[in-house]
Amino acid sequence: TQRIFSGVQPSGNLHLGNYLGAVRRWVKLQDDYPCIFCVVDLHAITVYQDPEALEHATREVAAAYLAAGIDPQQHIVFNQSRVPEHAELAWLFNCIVRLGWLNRMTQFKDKAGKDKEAASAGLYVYPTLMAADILAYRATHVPVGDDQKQHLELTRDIAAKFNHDYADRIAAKGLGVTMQMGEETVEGYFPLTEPLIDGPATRVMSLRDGSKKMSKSDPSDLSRINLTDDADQIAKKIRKAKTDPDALPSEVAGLAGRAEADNLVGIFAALAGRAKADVLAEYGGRQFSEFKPVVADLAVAVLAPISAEMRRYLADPAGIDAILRDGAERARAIASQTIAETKSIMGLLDQ
Ligand code: AQP
Repeated sequence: TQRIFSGVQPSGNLHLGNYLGAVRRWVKLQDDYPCIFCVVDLHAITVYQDPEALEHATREVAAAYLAAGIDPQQHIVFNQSRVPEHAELAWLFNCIVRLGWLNRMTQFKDKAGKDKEAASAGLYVYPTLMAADILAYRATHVPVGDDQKQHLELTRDIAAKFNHDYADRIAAKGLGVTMQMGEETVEGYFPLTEPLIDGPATRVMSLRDGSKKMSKSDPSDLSRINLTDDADQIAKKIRKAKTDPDALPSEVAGLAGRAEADNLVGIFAALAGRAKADVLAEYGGRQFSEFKPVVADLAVAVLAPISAEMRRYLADPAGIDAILRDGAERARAIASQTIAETKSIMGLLDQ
């Protein structure tokens, strides 16, 4: 059986990158798969979060999921810390993952900055918790932005090592499932989860620097469009977005080496549901002074209904909490079975 899992950290305001790279794609996937969408609060605290801001951001991310069109009845929406099995499975996986694997993670290097000694141990083992988030539900597909590709590979490595190290126990207990991996048929307890990374906005870049991804934690608010920004803020940020002095090219190849131009065209294409080539066929030859207002108008048209819905949900925090609590109960029913089976495979006396 196929299942989707994905999440966003409540580490600040959701931005256009989170929306186009992740949440908007989830809305479509929920027609085809059973889905579990998590607000990953335990990931957020790998760097210090002001407690009150974290409470608010957790509800805000949940509100964004609902406002974007996720159905919490048909699917599962919850916050990670309410399901203790995530942290428990992460420990078991910390004993599977190798230090060498963690040492290769580029996100740790980026987020820890120069002073690695001062980073939390949680930030270092973040990818193990992410593997646990996914595998607690034995999810087969994870829609993410391009930045999460390496973490997904690590999740597969952890699943494969577990399946290999405990192959005999898995078979003896009859807990293995057969999986088709391309040409090959493999047997194991945990699936080798596939990332779903597609569309024109798998990596939305900062509006101020085309070499950095748009990020919640960028100190400059001008670098990102938040889902809660109003029309004036969106227009101002796009007007101030860094570009180059040349006109738009008429073909995609002409965007090479023009990161900022590429980014704005990609944002427009994603918002419009069109291919970049199609956008350039229409706007090639125009100056940014003409193109930017068109991008701003479309961003406002797409985002304004979502932010209005978010405000409506946020006006009733108790309502959001009830949805998260209900989702957590249903999530826990699945995750607790995985934990019980994983422990029994590993030889940990439980029941
Ligand atoms: N710039 C982006 N373009 C496309 N997709 C993106 N995602 C994040 N940034 C972009 C996708 O959004 C989902 C949730 O990300 P996250 O909150 O779990 O963590 P992150 O990737 O670390 O996001 P941020 O915004 O950069 O947060 P901070 O600043 O706190 O680290 C993921 O699917 C991610 O790929």
